Amino acid sequence: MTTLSDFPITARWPATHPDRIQLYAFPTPNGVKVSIALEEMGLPYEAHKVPLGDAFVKSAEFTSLNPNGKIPAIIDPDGPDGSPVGIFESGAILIYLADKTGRFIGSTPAARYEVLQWLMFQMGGIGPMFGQLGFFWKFAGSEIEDPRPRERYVSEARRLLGVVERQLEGREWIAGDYSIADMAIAPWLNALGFYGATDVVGWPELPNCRAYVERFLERPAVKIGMVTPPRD
Ligand SMILES: N[C@@H](CCC(=O)N[C@@H](CS)C(=O)NCC(=O)O)C(=O)O
Repeated sequence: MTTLSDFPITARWPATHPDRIQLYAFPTPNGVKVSIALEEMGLPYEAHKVPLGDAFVKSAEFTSLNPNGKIPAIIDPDGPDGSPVGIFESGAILIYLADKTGRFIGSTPAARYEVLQWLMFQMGGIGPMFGQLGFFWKFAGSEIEDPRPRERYVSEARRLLGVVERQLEGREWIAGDYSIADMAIAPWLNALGFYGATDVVGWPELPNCRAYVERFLERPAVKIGMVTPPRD
C-alpha cells in the first residue's frame, strides 16, 4: 500500500503532520484558492511554501507531483480509496475537496453544474487572461515595444470582467450559494490591484465586482487563506 513517504516531494518538503492534507503552494491567486478552500471546509492541512523559481517548481521533487511544474498541488493521505492521492491543477483540487466534504459545490446536480461552469470559466478564461495581463502590464511591459499583446490582454480582461459584472447583478455570489467558483474567481479579481491594472481594466466602473471582492475578503477563512503559506 502507498504511504505519504512514497511521494518523492516529501523528501524535500517533509510532513510534520503526515495525517493531514499536504498543500504545496505560494500565496498567488492560484495558490490561495486551495488554502481558502481548506480553511472554509475546516479540513486539517499542512502548508509547504514552494517559491515560484525554477529551483523549486521545476525541481525533480516538485515535478514528481505536478509534471507541469506549477503550484498548487496537494497530497491527501486519506484519498478516495483510503490510500494517499496526489492532485495538481487548482480547479481539480477544488472539485476534489468539495466532493470530499460535500460542501461548496451545489446541493443538487443542476446546482453542481452551475458551480462547475463558473469554475471552468475562471480556469479557462480569467486565470490565463489575467495572468498574461499581469505579465505584459506589470512585469514585462517596459521591455516589449509592440503594444498588441498588452492591448489584447487588457481588452480580454475588460470583456471577462463585464461578464462577471452582469452575472453578479442581483447576486451575492457567482453561482447561487457561495462556492468553489467564488474561491477561484475572487482572488483573481483581487489580484488586479497587485498588477497595478485596476484603472486600465475599468475597475472603478464595476460596482458589482468591487462589492463582491470586498464581501469575499471579509470572510474569516479567506483572511487566513489569502496569506497561507506565508510569503516570507
Ligand atoms: N492552471 C494552473 C496554473 C498554475 C499556475 O500558473 N501557477 C503559477 C503561480 S500562480 C506558478 O506556479 N508559476 C511558476 C512557473 O510557472 O514557473 C492551476 O490553476 O493550478
